[in-house]
Amino acid sequence: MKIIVTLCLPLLALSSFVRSEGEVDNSLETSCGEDSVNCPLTKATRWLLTQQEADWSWNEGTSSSSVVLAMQLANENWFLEKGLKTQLGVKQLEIELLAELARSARQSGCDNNSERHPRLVQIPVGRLALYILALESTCHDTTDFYGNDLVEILERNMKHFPRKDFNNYFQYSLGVLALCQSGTQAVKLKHIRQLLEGQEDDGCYMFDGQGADVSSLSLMALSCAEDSVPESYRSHFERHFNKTMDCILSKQNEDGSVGNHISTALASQALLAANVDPIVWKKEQAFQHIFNSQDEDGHFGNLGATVQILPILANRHHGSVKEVKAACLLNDAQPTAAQPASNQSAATTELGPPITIQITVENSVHEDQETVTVPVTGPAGLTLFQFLQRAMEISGDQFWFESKMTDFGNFMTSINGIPNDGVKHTYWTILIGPERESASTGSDGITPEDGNEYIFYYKAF
Ligand code: B12
Ligand SMILES: *[C@@H]1O[C@H](CO)[C@@H](O)[C@H](O)[C@H]1NC(C)=O
Ligand SMILES: *[C@@H]1O[C@H](CO)[C@@H](O)[C@H](O)[C@H]1NC(C)=O
Ligand SMILES: *[C@@H]1O[C@H](CO)[C@@H](O)[C@H](O)[C@H]1NC(C)=O
Repeated sequence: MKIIVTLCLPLLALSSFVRSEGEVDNSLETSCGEDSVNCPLTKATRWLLTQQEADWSWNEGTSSSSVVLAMQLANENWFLEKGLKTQLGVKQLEIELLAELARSARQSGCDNNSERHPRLVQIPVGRLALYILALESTCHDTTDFYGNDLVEILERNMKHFPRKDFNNYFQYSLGVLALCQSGTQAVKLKHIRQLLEGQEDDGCYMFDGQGADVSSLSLMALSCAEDSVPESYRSHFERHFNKTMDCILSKQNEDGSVGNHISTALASQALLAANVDPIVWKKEQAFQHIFNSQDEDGHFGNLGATVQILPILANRHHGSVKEVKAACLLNDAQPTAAQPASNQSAATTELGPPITIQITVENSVHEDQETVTVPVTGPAGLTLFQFLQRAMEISGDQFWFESKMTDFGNFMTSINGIPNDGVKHTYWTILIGPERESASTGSDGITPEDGNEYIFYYKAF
C-alpha cells in the first residue's frame, strides 16, 4: 500500500499539472502533450534543425535570425539547454551580424562624416529588427552588442521611411516589435503614429492582398507598444487599433482561414496578441487550417513559411519575446540535452525526362517594352528558378535577371534590365498559365511540368 502511494503521487501531480495547463488555453494539440513526436510543433522544429548548414547558419546566412527567433518562440529552452549545435548556430548569427556591421562601415567609409553616424545605415530595418529579436530571445544585451548599441542604430534607421529596402509596414512593424522588446522597451510616439498612418480606410495595409499579413504584423506591434501610448493619445490609438483588428477579422473565411496558411498563422498571432476572444476568431478552425497545410516532413512549404508559422504552434506571437526573455534569468538550466540528429537530408529530387516550358516577360508599366517569350528545355524536376537560370544561359540577350536570397527563397529583383522600384512600388510578379493565376510561392517553390507557361509581369502596386 505504502509503495503504491509513493509511486502514484508524482504521477498524479504530473497529470494534474498537464490537465490544468490544458484547461488554461485548451489549444488542441499544440502543447505537444501526449503525442509529442507527431505534434505539429515538434515536427516543424525538427525540420528546421535539419536545415542548419555546414557552417551552422541557415539558408546561406540569410535566415539565421528568423530561424533562431522562431525556435526560441517555440521553446525558450532550446537555447538555454546549451546544445552544441544550438550554441554554434547562435554564434554564427553573431558572426553574421558583425560581418554586416563591418561591411556597412566599410561601404560608408570612415572618413566622410556627412551624417553624424554614417556607418550602419546600410542594414535594412527589417533585417536589423529580426537580428535584435533573435538576440534578445537568446539572452543578449542588444544595447551593447560587442560595443554596438543596436537599438540606437535601429531607432536612427527608422527615421527615414519610406526609402529603399525599408518601404513597407511589415518591415516597420518588425522595427517597432524590436524596439518594444529591447533596451528600455519604450516605443516613441512618432513610431506609433507612423504605424497608424499606414492604415488605409478599411484598417488594412498596402500589400495585404487576400490575407492580412501586414495588418497582422502591425497589430502585434501596436499590442506590444500599447503601454507606451500617452494618455492624451489613447482614444485615437484605440480607434485605429480596433480598425486594424476589424480588417483582419473581416478577411476571415467561414473555415477559419485568413488567406493562405501563412496569413492565417500571422492573423492568429495578431488576434492572440490583441487578446481577442478565441471564440470570436474561430481559433480552433484557424489552427486546424494551419495544421492541414503541414508537410509530412514538418515544414509548411518552405523555410520562410515555417518560421512565420512556428510561434503560433506554441501559442506565441512576435510580441512574445518579452515572455521568452524571462527565462534568461533562470540561466542554470540542465547542460546539453541531446538534440535530434540533424540530417542534411539533401533535397536530391530525381530528375526526369526533358520538358519544355515558356517564360514570358511582360511589362505593364512601361508600355514601350515589348513582351518576349522564351522557351526553355530542361529535365523535369528542376525548379522554376533553375529553369530561369537555364533560360539566361541560353538566351543571354532575350532574357536575363537578377535575384536575391530571402527566407522564402530567391526573390526576382530585376528582369531584362528593369529593376523592382521600391519607391514607385513597381515590382516583378509571377503569373501562371493562360488563366494568369498569381503564384502562391516564389520561383524556388514551383516545379514546372511540360508545356507550362510562366509570366513575369511587371506591375505597379
Ligand atoms: C511586401 C511583400 C511583397 C512585395 C515586396 C516589395 C516591398 N515593397 O516590400 C511585393 C509586392 C513585390 C511581393 C511580391 C511577391 N510576393 Co510577397 N510578400 C510581401 C510581404 C507582405 C512582406 C515581406 C517583407 O517585407 N518582409 C520583411 C523583411 C524583413 O524581410 P525581407 O527579407 O526584406 O523581405 C523581402 C522578401 O520577403 C521579398 N519578398 C516579398 N515577397 C516575396 C515572395 C517570394 C516568393 C520571395 C522569394 C521573396 C519575397 O521582398 C521583401 C522586401 O524586400 C510578405 C508577407 C510575409 N508573410 O512575409 C509577402 C510574401 C513573402 N509574398 C509572397 C508571394 C507569393 C509573392 C509573389 C510570388 C507573388 C506573385 N504571384 O508574384 C511575389 C514575388 C515575385 C518575385 N519577384 O520573385 C508570399 C510567399 C509565400 C511562399 N509560400 O513562398 C508571402 C509570404 C505572402 C503570403 N502570405 O503568401 N511581396
Ligand atoms: C562616402 O564614401 C563612400 C565610399 O567611398 C561613398 O560611396 C559615399 O558617397 C561617400 N559619402 C559622401 C557623403 O561623400
Ligand atoms: C475598441 O474595441 C474594444 C473591444 O472590442 C471596445 O471596448 C472599445 O470601446 C473600442 N474602442 C474604440 C475607441 O472604438
Ligand atoms: C541520416 O543520414 C544517414 C546517411 O547520410 C542515413 O543513413 C540515415 O538514415 C539518416 N537518418 C535520418 C533520420 O534520416
